[in-house]
Amino acid sequence: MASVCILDEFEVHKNEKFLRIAEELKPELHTADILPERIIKTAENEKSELEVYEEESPDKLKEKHLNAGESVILDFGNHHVGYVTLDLGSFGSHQDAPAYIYLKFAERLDELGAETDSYNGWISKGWIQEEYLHIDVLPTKLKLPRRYAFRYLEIRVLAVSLKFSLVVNEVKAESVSAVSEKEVSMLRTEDELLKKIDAVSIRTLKNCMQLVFEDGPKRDRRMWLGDLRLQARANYKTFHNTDMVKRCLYLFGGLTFNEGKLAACLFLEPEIEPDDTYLFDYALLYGSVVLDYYRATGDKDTLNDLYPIAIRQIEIGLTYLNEEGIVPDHSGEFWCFVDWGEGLNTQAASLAILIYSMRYGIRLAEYMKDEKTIQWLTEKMEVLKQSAVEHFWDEEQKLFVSGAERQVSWATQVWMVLARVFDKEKNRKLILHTIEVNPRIRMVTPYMYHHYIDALIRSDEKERALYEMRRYWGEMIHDGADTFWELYNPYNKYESPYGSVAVNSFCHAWSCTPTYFLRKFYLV
Ligand code: RAM
Repeated sequence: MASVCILDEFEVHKNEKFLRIAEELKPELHTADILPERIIKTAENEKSELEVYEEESPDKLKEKHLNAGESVILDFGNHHVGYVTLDLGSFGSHQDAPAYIYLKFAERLDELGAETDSYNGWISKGWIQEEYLHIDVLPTKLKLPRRYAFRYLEIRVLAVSLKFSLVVNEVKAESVSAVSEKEVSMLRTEDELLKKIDAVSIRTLKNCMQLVFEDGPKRDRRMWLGDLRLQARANYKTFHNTDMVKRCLYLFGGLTFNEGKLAACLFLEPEIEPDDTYLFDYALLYGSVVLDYYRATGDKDTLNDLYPIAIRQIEIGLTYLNEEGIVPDHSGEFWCFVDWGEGLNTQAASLAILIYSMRYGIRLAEYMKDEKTIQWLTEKMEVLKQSAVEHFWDEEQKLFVSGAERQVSWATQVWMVLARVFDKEKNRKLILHTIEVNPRIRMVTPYMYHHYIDALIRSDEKERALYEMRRYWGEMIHDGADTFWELYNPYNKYESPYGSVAVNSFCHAWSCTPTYFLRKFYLV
């Protein structure tokens, strides 16, 4: 279980001008009517996974008279985000009792079989997309108030009476997104797997692009800074909705707290509000989102507005350094995210991320022609690179270690490569050596895999990067992904940071970046 770090004091500073700019950029959502493509029946296979063993046309739906204990499963053909209306009726004598039904929405097939009653993890059970409803009067058109993220819907009758059965005349969904897939050109390749990986990435991104870049439309349905950074990158190469990135950058910048910190995430409703959670790495990475945005748009006004906030995050980050010039070990807390890997020590990666963000800060300062900042950041960055080597490099193992127990993890090596603590050739050797050693503390999120792929590409290992993308995201497709998942550990497919995969998100923004890599570095 993760320990959640709640700040004792939390004073929000609103920048009304920034919030106004963000409000003016609020998108209109595109909608589309979606109908089920088939009715399915499922059964467990020898690996205890659900499989479709029978299917019928959705036209057969209204012919079914459902009694207590009976159910239908509708397959909408792909992952959607939207609102659902059920057109329900009855068959038999007059409805002499409420119809009591259970609905379960699932992003992927296996979720339909997940045991939800016993879920007792550390994040809310409320995220599980299931409803228990009493329907007093039939026929009725029931528009469900929640927005769902789903491909499958199971409708189960818990109770009717001996005198009537439930009839589901029609189930309709209205999908919503700030963008439409029609806006994106096809990937120029004949390679079927790459085409599929690209399409699934785009679908993932699209379904997370709502009034802001959400992290996941099932959960947490809010905007996390670290997720935003990767979504924005994929978005430049696909939908190119730069207004959405600008809006999100201004929202974060317009809602800082205490000494000018950026929140790790923003809640959107009832009003936009920052979470009282600070993530060291996410706050520092804001500068890279600003730089990417400026490079994609040349929008100098936005750069002028947001530059001070990005630099402020670095200044705050530097206040955490101890007398040895390293970031103290906060690994037991939810303070520097890095990855969800069980037992991961994040101390060395925190320093690497600080160095990485300083390099982005220098690039921003160059665009701003801010000589003073260029100078102090460059000097300080060199000092930190040295302390990274002094404290965390293990010459014998030829790997970086982290924490008092000198843990060797994939994440630490990847972030040290991205921080460019060594020159390119030594970085290349480091990443290849990491692959060879295959440290036991592995990467488990597509977020961390993104950084691994980035590190390979920056080390001139493009072919290896492509191979790894095929292996990781390709394997997820092989395991049935219509949209990419929040967490995927090929070594443990049922891994969850929350206590059960029932609350994992299966359309998660930070996993959408293969389309960015493919379109930026390979098939341009
Ligand atoms: C989870 C969400 C989100 C991520 C944070 C750190 O709660 O999956 O996407 O950014 O963790």
